[in-house]
This record gives sequence, structure tokens and C-alpha cells, in this order.
Amino acid sequence: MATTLDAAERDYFTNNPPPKDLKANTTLAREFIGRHADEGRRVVLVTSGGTTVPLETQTVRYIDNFSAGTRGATSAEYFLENGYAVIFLHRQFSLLPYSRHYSHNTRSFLDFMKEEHGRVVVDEQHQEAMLRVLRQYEAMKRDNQLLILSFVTIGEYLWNLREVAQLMQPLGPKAMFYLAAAVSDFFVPQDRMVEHKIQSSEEFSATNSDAKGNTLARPPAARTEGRSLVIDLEPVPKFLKQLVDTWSPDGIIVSFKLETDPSMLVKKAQYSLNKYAHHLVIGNLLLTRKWEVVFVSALEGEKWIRVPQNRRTKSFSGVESMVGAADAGREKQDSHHSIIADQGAAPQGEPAVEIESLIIPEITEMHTKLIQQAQQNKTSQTI
Ligand code: 9Z3
Repeated sequence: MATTLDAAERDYFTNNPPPKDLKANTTLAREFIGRHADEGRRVVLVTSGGTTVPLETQTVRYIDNFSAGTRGATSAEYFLENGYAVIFLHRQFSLLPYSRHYSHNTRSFLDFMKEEHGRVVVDEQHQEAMLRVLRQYEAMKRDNQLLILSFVTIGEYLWNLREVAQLMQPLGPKAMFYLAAAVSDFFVPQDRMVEHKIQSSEEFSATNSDAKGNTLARPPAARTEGRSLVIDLEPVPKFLKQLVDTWSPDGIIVSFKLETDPSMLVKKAQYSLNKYAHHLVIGNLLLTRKWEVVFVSALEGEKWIRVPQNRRTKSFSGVESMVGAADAGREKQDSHHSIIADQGAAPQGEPAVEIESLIIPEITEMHTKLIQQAQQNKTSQTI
């Protein structure tokens, strides 16, 4: 079984073509990493947003997921604030650091503006907040601290991840991977993908051929059978294993585990940590992800991070009453503790706290310890 999986992982990049902009991305990333490596800075690759799974080569239909890229875009800002250089590998048109404050909103960005003596200006009530964001954005641009790259499909994501990870190798433990993108678990491999739009009507029989007009060697993964659309997908190779073992053996790797069932969350996060033996798994539930997360690591065991009730950001999709559900009734170990921001101190009406403002300083501290550990290991090996 292991051998079959290993082969699938190895063969993925032989059988599935690279995206057109990979070379351009590589050039940008190489220059960015080189410059920050020379300056001795830590570099984090933040992945963000969902990946699509195209059903046809000339894609009309695809499978997608919910992620808007809030976690990734917000985290990128806090990494920058903590002195990191950030490569932001995101799903095209998902949220971006800084501009996220004024995009994907229920309000248009034009609602923040008004006309004054024939010129466009920011409305008085938004001046202060926008000035703060603008200053942070300009400082980041001046220092060239942020590189923005994009993907759309799962394939584009995997190719870019591999390429950037390999380029980051010279950074050793100063390289960090913060894998917040919501990555598809299943996909259509190239040799099972039809070139043209899948026909919905029986009168037009499907042509199971590739771009060269050759009949596919295997049945297409998405096809019509009678009046139904049948989709049978294949598992995406376990890229986390390759990242840890091969693409970035010395980098610090933080992965995310998303669940909806509270009773599964910690178990699945621990399973992932044991399986891939990387540095940190951050577990989150779909309905509480803006207010609580759990850190699971070899260094510090299990640790919950929660925003106190009176400082929580508003969320239409979240369910506040579920905060604590994944932690309830579980046996507490010595290593199991929580961090709650300014617990109980803030009166009602205090500004909301973004959970990423608690997550990133914790990770930065953990990163410092891991860099020290790596240096000590190196010294003891040379003695
Ligand atoms: C997460 O769990 C992220 O926190 C969210 C953020 C996707 C929930 P939003 O974009 O949501 O702020 O709306 N991301 C990782 C989920 C994932 O796909 N993990 C994989 C896995 O568990 C790969 S590491 O196998």
C-alpha cells in the first residue's frame, strides 16, 4: 500500500503538467528569497484560499470549496508585523493582505469615499482606520517584504508549493511554511480528464478524448451516464509528506487541520502530527475558526488559543455557542493549557481581536526556539 502511495506521489509531477506562469513565479521567488536570505531575515510561505478541481481541460466546470482566504491574508499581515518576509501564495481573487479590509465586503469600497471640491477623498469616519492600514501597506512595500503569487487549481497549487519550497532550502530553519490554504483532497488526474465540456444532453454523446484528440487510456473521472453526471475522483498525493521529507527537510512546517465534528478535531490534528512528524498542526472547526484554534506540537503538546467573548469579531457563518465544544469533557494532560487574550480585562465595546493577532506571536516564539534547537544540533554534530 505504502509503495503504491509513494509511486503516486512521485509520479504526480511527471503526469500532471506545470502551470504556464510557474517559470515567472520561480524567477520572482528566487530573487525575493535570495535578498531576504542575505539580510538574515526569516521567510514564511503563507498559503491561502481554496483550490479548484477542474473537470475538463478547457474548464467550464470545476469543484471548489468555501475558503475566502481570511486566515491566510490576516496572518500574512501579522507575520509582516513580526519582522518576517512573506511569500503569499494565494487563490486568485481571494482576500489579500491590507486590501482585505476594503474588499469582499457587504459594502463596496466606493462607500468609503466621497467627493470634495471635485476630488475623491476618504469619508471622515473611515480616515483613521484607513490611514493605519495604508501606512502599514506602504511600509511593507518600501521594504519589499511581501511577494504575492497566485494559483487557481490544485495542480497549480502543488507545482508552486514544490518550487518555492525547494528555493527556500538555503534558509534552513529560518524558512517557515504556514499552510492555511484549504486544499482539495480529491482531484481529476490528467490521464482521466476530457478536453471538452462534458455534455449534459444524451443526444450529444461525450467525446472521451484529450487535447490531441486521442481517446483517454482510462475512463474519464467526470462523465455523463444516462442523465446523471458521475464523478469519481482520485486522492491528491500526500504533499505534506513530500514537503517534510524532501522539499524542505530543514524548514519549519505549520499545517492546518479543518474539521466540522468537534469530537474529531484534536484526534485528527494529533494523527497528522504523528504521521508527518513536522512541527505544528493548528486545528480549527469550521464554525468557530475565527475565535478558537488548538495548537498541537511535539514542543508544547496541546494548547488552545481563544479570543475572549467580549473581543470576538462578528461572523455570519460562525456559531459562538460551539466555542469550547472540541475541548469539552476531554481528559486534561499536563501539557494542555490555554491562552486567552486579556482574559476578562476588557469591558464590553473594546475593539475586536483577530485571532491571527494571537496565533502569529505564538508561532514566532516557537520558531525562535526551533531555530535555537537546530543551531544546537548542528554544533553538537560538529563537536
Ligand atoms: C484551514 O484550516 C484554514 O484555517 C481555513 C481558513 C481554510 C479553515 P478562511 O479561508 O478559512 O479563513 O475562510 N486550512 C487548512 C485546511 C486543509 O486543507 N488542510 C489539509 C489537511 O488537513 C492540508 S494541510 O489535510
